[in-house]
Amino acid sequence: MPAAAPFDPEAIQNAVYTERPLKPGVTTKRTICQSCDIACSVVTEIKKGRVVKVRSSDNPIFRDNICMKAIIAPKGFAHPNRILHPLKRVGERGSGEWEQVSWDDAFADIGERLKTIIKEHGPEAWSVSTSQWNTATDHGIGRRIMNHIGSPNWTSGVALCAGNTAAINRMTYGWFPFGDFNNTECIVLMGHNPRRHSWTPMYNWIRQAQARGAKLIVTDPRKSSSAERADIWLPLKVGSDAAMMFGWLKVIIDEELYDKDFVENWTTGFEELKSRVDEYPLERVAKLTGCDPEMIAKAARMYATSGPAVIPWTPITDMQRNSTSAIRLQSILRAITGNVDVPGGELLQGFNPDIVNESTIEMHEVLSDAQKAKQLGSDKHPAFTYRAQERFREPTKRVWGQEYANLVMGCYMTPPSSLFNAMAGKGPYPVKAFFFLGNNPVMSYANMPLIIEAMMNQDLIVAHEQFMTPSAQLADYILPADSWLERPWLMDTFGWTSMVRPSEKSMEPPGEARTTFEFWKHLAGALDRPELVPWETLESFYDYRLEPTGKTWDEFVASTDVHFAKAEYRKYRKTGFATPSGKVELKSSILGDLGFDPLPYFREDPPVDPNYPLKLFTGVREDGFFQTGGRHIPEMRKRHPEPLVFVSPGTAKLYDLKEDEWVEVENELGSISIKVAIKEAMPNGLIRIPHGWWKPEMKQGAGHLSGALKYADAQLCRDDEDYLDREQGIPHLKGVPCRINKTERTAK
Ligand SMILES: Nc1nc2c(c(=O)[nH]1)N[C@H]1C(S)=C(S)[C@@H](COP(=O)(O)OP(=O)(O)OC[C@H]3O[C@@H](n4cnc5c(=O)[nH]c(N)nc54)[C@H](O)[C@@H]3O)O[C@H]1N2
Ligand SMILES: Nc1nc2c(c(=O)[nH]1)N[C@H]1C(S)=C(S)[C@@H](COP(=O)(O)OP(=O)(O)OC[C@H]3O[C@@H](n4cnc5c(=O)[nH]c(N)nc54)[C@H](O)[C@@H]3O)O[C@H]1N2
Ligand code: SF4
Ligand SMILES: [Mo]
Repeated sequence: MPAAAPFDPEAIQNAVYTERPLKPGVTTKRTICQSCDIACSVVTEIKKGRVVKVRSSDNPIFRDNICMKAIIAPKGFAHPNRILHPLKRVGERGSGEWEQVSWDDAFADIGERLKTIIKEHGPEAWSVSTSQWNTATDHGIGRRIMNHIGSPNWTSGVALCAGNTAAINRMTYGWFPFGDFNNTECIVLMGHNPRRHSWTPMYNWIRQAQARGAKLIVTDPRKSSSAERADIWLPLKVGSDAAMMFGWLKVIIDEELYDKDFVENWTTGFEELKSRVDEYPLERVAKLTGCDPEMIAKAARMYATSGPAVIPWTPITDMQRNSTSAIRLQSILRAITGNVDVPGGELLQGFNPDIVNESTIEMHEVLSDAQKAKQLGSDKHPAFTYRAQERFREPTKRVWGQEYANLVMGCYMTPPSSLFNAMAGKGPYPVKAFFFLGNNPVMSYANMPLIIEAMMNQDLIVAHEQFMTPSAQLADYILPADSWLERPWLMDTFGWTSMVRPSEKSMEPPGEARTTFEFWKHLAGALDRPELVPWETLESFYDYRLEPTGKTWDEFVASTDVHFAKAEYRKYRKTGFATPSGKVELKSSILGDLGFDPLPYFREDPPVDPNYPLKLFTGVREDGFFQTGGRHIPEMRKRHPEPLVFVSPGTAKLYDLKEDEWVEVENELGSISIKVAIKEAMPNGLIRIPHGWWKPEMKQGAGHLSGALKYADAQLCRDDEDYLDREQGIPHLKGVPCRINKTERTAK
């Protein structure tokens, strides 16, 4: 039996779960790993109340999906660095002086201080930053409280990872599609490089598709492991993905390889698109991307003619100066080749009608138009703010049955840089209270110096964390967070697909660690609004969410590993698409209304500054860590002891760089220390900076931040206008000018 078949709901729902024999004294729970954001179904083995092992699922559908981060999780969460009790800052901000307090005392003070800030500056002076895990585990309750209190200023790591893509995909066909990997004949990875220990299920789906003959096309400046296995690898210039797609469209339109019937009946703006595409003849695209025109044409033909094809979501195009255009071009490619909502293509699934979805819980309808209009960044970069996304209310209701669809929590956000500017006192109005949950904001956005300045300018900072991260070190209060071993979870796939799965609680949380649900319930009480979180426990909240199934949480857990809504293809024939025109908008009416180019375009890099002759990208995820986390786990640190800059042999020669030498990478924003690793797979002139390095063992507090000030990539990630996507305001992390300075320092 193949591993997870994403769109074979019946096979998945009916798969037989057979428990393996257990050692005496060991019990198991069916759990969902949350050590990264792809959520594999796994099994925990429990002895004397503690998880002693995480292993792969006994459900044949999920059996192959597990990686080293899940296996090490019990050890990582049991580490002595774990924060076990609420901490209150007693010295100066960032002084590292804390006192232990109770949850009740912490929230009594937090509530009073937040009320004072709101009274003085308005509710918009309160902002919240979260990320994948928190957004997944708070189930929209945080937004619900913010919407009632009146603050639109919520941001998240999903602003540069999937959430923004979801918001932009809506502009073309009204939902964020997901690939039918089981039936596809061609997969295109634009940079994305899933591996055995990085997004394991995606890796497995791709390998299985290839094993039954599906083609693989990879675009990547570096010869990645996916590129090695590809039928076609296009080694494009960093950040040139949008230009590459123009080349593909040029071939597909000129050679009439598109689905004429679909284009004629179901799209708007094809002629205008065609004129725009004509501005990108292959010779120009070859120049912009650095790729051979024949290979570009070959890849375009392979995509358009292999049979049903998928371009899976890729974070690489989420983080570019041309991100909006790149994401739109992906959507346009899918649409004109007839790959939307067909078997083997990419499906627009809508909400699962059997649960109360998170967009409903969030209650965006109660936030007034006046407060929505205050959302930071919506003047300059509105694409995923209320200002743009409110325009989907009517179409979304028409097609998906409700006005608000916060897909991947990415549709009603404040762009991070706009928020941090306001927090730092740079206008347009004061933001003085900052909460972050399951997020390491100092390091997880661009322009780290600005973020630190912003945090130092706050009257109140509250963190919900498991560890003393660089960000937590700057808080007023740290509330100890539970882990995925220690809580139940109802997983609804971020409202992206209609798959719903339960995860059982395996053990009690240590110390006073608590769920995100309890965090928000405490806050609602402290703000004298307990009615906003009326459920007594997380389980009773899940009972409420599952009411449409007729089952309680316990009954749901007992009955299934996974629950799907019935799959339906070409739903648009009944409802139209959830766009203002009801069609696939090749020319976006919403972007046009907002004053942007309604067609995709390509913005070239600013002129090269000879002081910064190299380009860097941040990325190439490290197997043993998830993002900025995991550096405290000895087994994982042994695998990646230090941050490594990848340079090509040619670049190393040019700058006289030696393997293992410590150097400084510098640009106009800042500099970091890093160790040289010479890699054949890298092209000349491009270097890789790993994301999220700090060392928990190093000195804490302002001025140190446990090594973050020495190593973190966010110090090199610019957010000036040349380095922001226009429509979304997200930073360009794929091709930032820099240089390497030789240094005598042997950084440790
Ligand atoms: N400069 C730069 N910025 C980036 C990126 C980049 O490459 N460079 N990558 C972007 C991408 S792809 C992403 S996905 C985002 C990720 O941004 P973040 O979500 O901020 O990612 P993490 O670094 O994993 O930080 C999550 C924090 O949550 C804590 N945590 C883990 N589990 C739980 C939990 O169950 N409850 C609570 N309360 N806390 C928990 C962890 O200890 C960790 O400190 O960053 C984006 N930002
Ligand atoms: N072990 C582990 N797994 C993870 C994570 C982790 O931290 N650790 N993080 C998870 C998260 S949140 C995410 S978002 C994903 C990210 O995972 P991926 O999407 O695989 O991203 P990266 O590994 O950063 O980079 C993938 C490739 O992009 C190439 N690349 C760089 N710049 C460009 C460009 O401009 N264009 C193109 N086409 N390619 C480019 C790089 O050479 C690299 O080979 O991984 C997830 N999986
Ligand atoms: S890929 Fe690994 S860390 Fe991510 S959910 Fe699956 S098992 Fe957990
Ligand atoms: Mo991500």
